[in-house]
Amino acid sequence: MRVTLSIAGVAYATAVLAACPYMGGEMDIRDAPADHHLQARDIPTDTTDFMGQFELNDTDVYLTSDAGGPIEDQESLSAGERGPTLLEDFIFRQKIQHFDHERVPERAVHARGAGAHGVFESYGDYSNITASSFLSAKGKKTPAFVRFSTVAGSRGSADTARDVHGFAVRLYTDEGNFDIVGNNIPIFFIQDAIKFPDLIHAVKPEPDREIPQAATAHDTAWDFFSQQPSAMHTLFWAMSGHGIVRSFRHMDGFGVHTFRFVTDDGKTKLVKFHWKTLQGKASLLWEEAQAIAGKNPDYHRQDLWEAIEAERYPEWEFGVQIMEEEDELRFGFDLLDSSKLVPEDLVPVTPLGKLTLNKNPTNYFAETEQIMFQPGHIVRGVDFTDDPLLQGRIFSYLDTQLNRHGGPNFEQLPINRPRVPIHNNNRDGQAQMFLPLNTAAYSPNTLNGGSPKQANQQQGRGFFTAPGRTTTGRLVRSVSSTFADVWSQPRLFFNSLVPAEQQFLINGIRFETSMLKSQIVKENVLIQLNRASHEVAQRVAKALGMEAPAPDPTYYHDNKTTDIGTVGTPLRKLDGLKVGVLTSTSSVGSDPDFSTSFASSGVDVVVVAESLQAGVDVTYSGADATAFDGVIVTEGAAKVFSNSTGSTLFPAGRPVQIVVDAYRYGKPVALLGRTSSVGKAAGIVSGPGVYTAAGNITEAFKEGLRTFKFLDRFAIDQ
Ligand code: HDD
Repeated sequence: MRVTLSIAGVAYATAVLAACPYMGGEMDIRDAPADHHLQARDIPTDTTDFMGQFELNDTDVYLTSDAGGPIEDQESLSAGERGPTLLEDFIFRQKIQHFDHERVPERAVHARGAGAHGVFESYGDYSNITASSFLSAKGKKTPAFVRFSTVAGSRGSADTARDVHGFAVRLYTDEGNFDIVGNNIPIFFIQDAIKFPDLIHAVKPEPDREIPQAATAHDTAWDFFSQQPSAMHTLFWAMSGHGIVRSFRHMDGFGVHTFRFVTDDGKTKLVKFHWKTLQGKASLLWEEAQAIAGKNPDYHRQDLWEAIEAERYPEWEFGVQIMEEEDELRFGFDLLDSSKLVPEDLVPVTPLGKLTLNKNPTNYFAETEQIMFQPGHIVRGVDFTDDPLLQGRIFSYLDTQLNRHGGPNFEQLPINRPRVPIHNNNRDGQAQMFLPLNTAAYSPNTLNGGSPKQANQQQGRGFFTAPGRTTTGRLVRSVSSTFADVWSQPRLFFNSLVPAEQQFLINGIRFETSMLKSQIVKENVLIQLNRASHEVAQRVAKALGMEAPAPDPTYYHDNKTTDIGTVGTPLRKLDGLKVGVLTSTSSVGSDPDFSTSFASSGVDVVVVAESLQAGVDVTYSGADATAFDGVIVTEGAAKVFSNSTGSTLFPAGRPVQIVVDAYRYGKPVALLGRTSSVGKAAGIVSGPGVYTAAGNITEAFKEGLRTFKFLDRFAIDQ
């Protein structure tokens, strides 16, 4: 059988796999079309079209060795029933050897993550600002894969560790892969990539005892932060709700650096990339995040998986802040400095398209673990800037992929493979998948008709560096004086938060610094905090039993900016939020049908009772306030609550504890019928987000879920 596929890259891969009878078919890579631009517009937007061809179907087949012969592998071959295993046992050796080599090095940072496939759709033709083909027409679709992550923890760490979150997007454009390897925080700790190993060595577990895992609450981290004050700004964001998000779906993404958009005729604009969540931003409380880390370390990964399985596809709007080349120093800071954001009230975000995640990976390792992003993956119409953090990243990611994969052919793995054919003179290397036909693997050549031909700005829609870019300068090893003010923006961030989130931020710093053993580090931290804000320094110092230094007002100001916090703005969608309905096994059938009334808003109802039976989703022994975004106590639950300490079916006091915690975590709580005594026992004070009305509370409760956190429940320093 001969298979002709429309995309040469696909054809190459299939040629290799077609050798396996279970994949079906044979093919010749000469089926690949000669000119990939003929194919470029036919790129599949349904990611399953592409990845599906690599799926291995094991249904109703015999087990084989890796070499293809049918085998049995339950017992090893031995000399006599009780005798030694034979060296000859190739089945044993292959099975064990493959297992021994199953792991690849985990990512040096961002090791813990979850990903999904999706599609990007352009809102229009933006050829007036970029020559990028994925933004060249209204409705144009481009397949995507996104991997979210935490930074410091290892692969098995908990999702809700306080951290910056990775937000890495790959667009499989019809002119090659474009990766925006960003975070959920628009700025970064350091300004020059050469300091990255220092930053990471400081935040990773301390090297003698390998403690603590996935946490910056230790001496080396804060020693570095206080010696490298460019870290203050990112640190402030991480100590607020941005460090402990409700889910990956509820956070924004940022490209962080200033990039360039370049048009076909070489005109450039400076741009910052944004992914704005269309679910709305939401964060956890630190106590909640800590509890979840123990109860459900897969909290974020599970949320993303379940939302996509339930077809509640998460969406982000892609937009850019657009600035002129001459604006580099216009805003009082340097656009090449990645520790600075461009306030959105100065330069609003122009929306350009929408990203929707609509398919879970088929295999975590093959897709989420093996995807290898690179800031160096840029496409025609985009260009770098001289941001020294970006410049260093362009090297580091390529290098780390070589280490993780063991050779240069990692781009040929299905998840990394561009969805357009590749044609170049790169050859050989470990795990080469292609059978190149061109024997003149050099340029220029005549023997292959000069092909592959050079593509550039004028021909072949090639990548080109912005023609107007120039550089001159003395060779120096120093930080630019335009990067010097690292305190004004952390202050801007603090000023812009609502008082409750300011308090959460202070609480975060208090928690982390209270873990420090070194008095000198604590003093240095207060000195840096005090440069940004005397108030913050004082409030932190109070918890440390120390004195803040005298005000250091050089960078003090009262400016604020917009859309910067994670609380105080209602959610845009309730998709995938969970409401716990507390009841008892004897009254499950007579409770109101909340599932139906919440379903229209995409909210899942989880019915909790003493034991599992029809209509019960989880037992009190398995339930916890952290699993729910709101809690409803039904009338039928009254008997469970009154018997709270008397049952052996759940830990003593658990039902009340669920209500107590839901309330103190700021969630909506409803007490129906005669359950006011439950409220009393739980210390609930009637007020916003507490629903006791006799009638149907569903609509009001949905509003409560939209509010997400009722901030009046949290005490603020006086
Ligand atoms: Fe990085 C991974 C984001 C600075 C070196 N980084 C990595 C990932 C994200 C970021 C999201 C995970 C990608 C994935 O899911 O596979 N990194 C950032 C951002 C930065 C940043 C937003 C600042 C703006 N990174 C940065 C610097 C360096 C690195 C300055 C080195 C000089 N980052 C790496 C790395 C990683 C990585 C070691 C580990 C695994 C990988 O690349 O693929 O090369």
